[in-house]
Amino acid sequence: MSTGRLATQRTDAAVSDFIDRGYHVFPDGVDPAAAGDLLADIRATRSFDAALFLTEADFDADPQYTGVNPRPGRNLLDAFEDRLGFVEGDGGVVGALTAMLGEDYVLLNRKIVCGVPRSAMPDWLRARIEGNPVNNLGAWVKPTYRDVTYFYGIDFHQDLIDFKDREADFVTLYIYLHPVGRHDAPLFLLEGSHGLGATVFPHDLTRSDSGWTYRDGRGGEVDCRQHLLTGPAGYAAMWHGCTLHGAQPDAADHERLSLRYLFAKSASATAGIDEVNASLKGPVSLTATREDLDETGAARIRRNTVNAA
Ligand SMILES: O=C(O)CCC(=O)C(=O)O
Repeated sequence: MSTGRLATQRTDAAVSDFIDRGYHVFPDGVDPAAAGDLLADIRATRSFDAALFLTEADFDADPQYTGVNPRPGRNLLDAFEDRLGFVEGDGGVVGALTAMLGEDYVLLNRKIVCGVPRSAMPDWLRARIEGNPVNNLGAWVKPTYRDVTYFYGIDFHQDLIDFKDREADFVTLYIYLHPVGRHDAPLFLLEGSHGLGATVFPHDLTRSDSGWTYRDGRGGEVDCRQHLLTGPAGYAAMWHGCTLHGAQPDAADHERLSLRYLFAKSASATAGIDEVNASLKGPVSLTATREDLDETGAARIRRNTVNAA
């Protein structure tokens, strides 16, 4: 078989995996040595420990819940731009993105995500946030370190949550920079959950023998198997904007560092994502995507499903 034909079969596999399951795992991942080199350089920028955080008094003096994620001009991954060819130029990744989004696909966002281990969490902070559905820690992190996104678990959600009024015309690509096992806060994906289309966070999920029963609030219901993304350095997977996924708090005593990319279809292309979206039973966009926050951006709902997974 020619390499070209193999590549085509693999990229077709990405589209059919998205239609069938809502995600695609890259069989060969990306270069683990390059992932390891980048990891070492990221680790050299700071200690991923309690020193990341504001004091409780400093936080309470001026609570800021929004604008606390990486952004242009404050994004550590952009500082490593010339080192990202092992992901952005990887043949398997480029082929799959092209099949999904067309040749002129665009980078919407890229950043480093850190799963903060329990051992690094100040007690006062854990007490304040335990059980919340979205534990993005940006609000509590010192401003200088907000060039990375830090999580202490996040409940099952769709990445469309950040894009009200936008169609799910994008994919999320996730790269592990070191081996990730069951205790390193791996991502949990709910297979086939994308099929009901976009729904408002938090989602209606009930644990079942085989996984989760997911209801869309419009009369639709699907049984989803839970798939854990675990694997070696360079592990790579991507998923649809309506695929439910989440992570539990990091139970290991070291941080989990990953790369998170969003790539979108450009205006002109017709591509695999259109085929995927045409196969969904529900809407591909929402005018409101979440109802868990109050007007300041603080959590007003304190419940969590993924922690029971
Ligand atoms: O990396 C994590 O712990 C969660 C990330 C996630 O779910 C996301 O970025 O959408």
